[in-house]
Amino acid sequence: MRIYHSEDHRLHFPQAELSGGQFVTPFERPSRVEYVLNRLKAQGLSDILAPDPVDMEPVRALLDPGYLTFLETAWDEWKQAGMAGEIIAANVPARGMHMDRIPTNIDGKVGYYCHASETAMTQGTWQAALGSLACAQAAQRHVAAGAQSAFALCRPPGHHATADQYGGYCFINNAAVAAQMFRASGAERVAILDIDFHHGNGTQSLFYDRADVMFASLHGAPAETYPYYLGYEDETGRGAGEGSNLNYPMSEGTGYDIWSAALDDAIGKIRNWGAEALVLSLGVDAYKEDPISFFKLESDDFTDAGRRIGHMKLPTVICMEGGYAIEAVGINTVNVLEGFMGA
Ligand code: SP5
Ligand code: ZN
Repeated sequence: MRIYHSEDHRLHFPQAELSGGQFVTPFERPSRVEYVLNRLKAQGLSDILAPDPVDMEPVRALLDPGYLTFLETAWDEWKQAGMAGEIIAANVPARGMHMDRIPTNIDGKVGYYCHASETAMTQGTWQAALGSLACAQAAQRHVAAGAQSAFALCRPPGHHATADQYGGYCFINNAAVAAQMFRASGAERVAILDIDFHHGNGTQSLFYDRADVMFASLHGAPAETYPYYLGYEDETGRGAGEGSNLNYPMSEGTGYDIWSAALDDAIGKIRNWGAEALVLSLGVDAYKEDPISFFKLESDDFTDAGRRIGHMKLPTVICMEGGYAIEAVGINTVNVLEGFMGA
């Protein structure tokens, strides 16, 4: 399996994550990528390439242009305003306030374009997000050109990012852009399967009204965990998109028996729907030792999950999302890839 990796991810390394009322070293840190790379090489997966530069055309088609400009310029505006630290949202347009008037003040703009203040931005965040996106795009082009699959070692991750908001460690929705590119390269129906522990609220919101992209997500129940305000089972899509959004929220303590039954159900529905291409949002934070999650998957379960997904035999782009038990992130991620390839 071809793997795409950009060194630019290192340019995004905030010092601070707001967690439990304290600033801690972010769980989403550069060393996660090193653990994955080391494991890939140890297992003989050495077809690792740097991606071509990003193609902004499909990105502009999917995301809000004002948001993209914000991401590109936020750091300079923040510094020009005399802010001493990293960019952290302190205000959001909450119930009863204007949702559609964008402040000119950078502090106000940050809150407008952010949905979770745990996520800080720094000087290199935009460039790192572009490098991450470039990996997803290169992987999609490789698969569209005839490869069975490719792995985009995306960092920062993407599935929480919407058309116009960052948060949950995500800035640009890599998997969504890859799905959009599959549509442009000829697939009539594209499925996105999201097995990250957290609900892929950004991906869901981008395709909620659309009949041509199905979204299926296995995740911690929103009443119990981040992103809290989306990801319920009764969110099934809207208008033309009705029936093409599938959520499998599961409670604290969920193990592989229940989780894999949900996976099989999602796989069956993606098959019956007639997907011609698949994007896998691959987070490995469903692992039992993950520091911010509450499922109980073992490392071997990831191999089995990869095998089940591989049996779909669809052209597949795999995008890295979360996973924070850093020493196991490499093993669990590569286990999915090996299971997939062995199917
Ligand atoms: C891509 C992805 O997996 N994003 C996850 C974002 C999670 N944001 C909320 C993190 C809450 C961390 N609180 C930790 C408490 C540890 N006891
Ligand atoms: Zn996650």
